[in-house]
Amino acid sequence: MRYSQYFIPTVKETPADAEVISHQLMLRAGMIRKLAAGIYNYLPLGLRSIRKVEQIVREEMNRAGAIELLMPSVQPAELWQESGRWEQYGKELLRIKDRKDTEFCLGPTHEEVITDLVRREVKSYRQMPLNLYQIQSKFRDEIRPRFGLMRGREFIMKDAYSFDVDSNAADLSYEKMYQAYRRIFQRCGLVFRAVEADTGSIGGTASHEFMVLAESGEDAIVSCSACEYAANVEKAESRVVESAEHAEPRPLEKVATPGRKTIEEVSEFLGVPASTTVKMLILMADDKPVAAILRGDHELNEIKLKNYLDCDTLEMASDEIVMKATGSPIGYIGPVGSTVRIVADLAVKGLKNFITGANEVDHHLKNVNLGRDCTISEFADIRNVAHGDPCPRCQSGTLEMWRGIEVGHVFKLGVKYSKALKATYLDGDGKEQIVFMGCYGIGIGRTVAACIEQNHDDNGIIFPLPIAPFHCIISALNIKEEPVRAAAEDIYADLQLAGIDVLLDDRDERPGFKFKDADLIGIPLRIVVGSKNLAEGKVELKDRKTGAVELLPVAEAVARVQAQVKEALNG
Ligand code: 9G3
Repeated sequence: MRYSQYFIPTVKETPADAEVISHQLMLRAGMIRKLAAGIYNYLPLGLRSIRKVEQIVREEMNRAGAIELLMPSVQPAELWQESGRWEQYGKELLRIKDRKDTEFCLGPTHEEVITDLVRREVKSYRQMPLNLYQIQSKFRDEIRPRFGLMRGREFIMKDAYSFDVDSNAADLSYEKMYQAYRRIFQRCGLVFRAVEADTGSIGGTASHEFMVLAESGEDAIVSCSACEYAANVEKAESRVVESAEHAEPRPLEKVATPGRKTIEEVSEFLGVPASTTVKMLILMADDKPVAAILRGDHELNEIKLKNYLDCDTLEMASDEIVMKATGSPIGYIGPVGSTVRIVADLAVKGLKNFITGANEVDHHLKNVNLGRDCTISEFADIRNVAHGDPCPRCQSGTLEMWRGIEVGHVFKLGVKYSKALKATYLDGDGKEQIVFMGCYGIGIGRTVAACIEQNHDDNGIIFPLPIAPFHCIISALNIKEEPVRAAAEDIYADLQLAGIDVLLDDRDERPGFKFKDADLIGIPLRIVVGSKNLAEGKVELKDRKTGAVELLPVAEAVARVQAQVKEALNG
């Protein structure tokens, strides 16, 4: 491709509304342009990267035995009514009507559509295992789309769906996808972790998220320093260490703590560590008050509590409800004498002589002991793990906290959709059975953005070669000089013949201008054709990642680039 005839509208200044580096650089490098909130044009350079990720995904999905198809973006409401999800989702589901006023939605995902297809076409156990996938635009009307392609409203997803005769077979399909995902993200040059994850609104029995480690990641994950355990903090556990303290229970004591509401204020006022205090939070679970009590230095994990309570809605109670439920304002509430249902975190179980609210304004209780001062009948893991907590799986490791960008998510769906839509098959005995499903997503645009989050410097993007828009850029300096033009054109032609994705920067611009663009758009290999080196029969080869510069005889340049591309693609 010739730069002068291509379309790469790079910009020098950093766009004001771009908060993360990948969004800034994708705009500046002329890879994307916003059409509306969360809706983007993929410009030629951005599209080339998107297509490279798609191709890697396609190759690994096909290698895993999955079969590509393409479903419509527009989906009939009746399928979502049959699955019960038409009512379950709110404004995030973009609903539309056709000319006959029939209701449709723009597909945010395709469980209903694929299950409808399979329930019509798969009737025998002989037709499974079956894994069907597509690469296609989704629409989710996010309240706050931001960070460019990282959280768009319309985005390209590879979504796959597996169909099996039973749970064991479904586990095999899941494992195949899990391994395919590892290969995909390795080939994309990403540093990632597969982490145990909550199944969330989709339901199902288990799931893993593939997280690209980056400080700008919206998700918090933990991984063990010693074993393979890794989980999204939404789901992560830690080994509960019973407090070693075998102190004798001391007499209960009410103390004045005027105006001290938060754990920090109370523990500072009473001169005790937060770990010897117990906080109580009141939440509304399906509009019924529930109290959660945790050690003062721990944080409530609402997803774990919601899963434990198995409720549809869970939110913090208002001040009035707290007052009504406990007779005390927030900041002074506690389990002693409380009539609200209490769920206690496991770490509270072993506490002795702890401090907690007295359910009386400006007062707390000291030396509270479970059993004597209050009875707790429900204990559950309802807290967020913290950096340094002991690993729940091995005896030696501790949990390290990272920020991550979710680029993939695999789910064991079980029979949630096949039951709702009656997708059944006849087994070997002619008996009707329910199909077992799995679903597997990859955010294509988000993968490109995450890759940039992990691979950039002050000069711009540093693309890993497998998903770079081009493998090599030829920066021809003073291209008006015939020897430079001729040499650049020859190398350009030879690289193309060698199957290299090459961009010839043939613009009549100053060298510095060209180098800035080449660094900004992040092409991994750069050949500089300049009259000085050319006079000695040489060109310069620069590696965008390492900065290494080699002076090469012109005749060796193509072979050198070819060798480096081959090495980078074959890992
Ligand atoms: C919706 C809306 C948003 C959604 C969903 C449904 C997320 C929804 C979960 C999934 C699960 C998997 C197949 C590919 C991999 C992910 N956001 N999810 O179901 F109506 Cl508005 O999409 N689907």
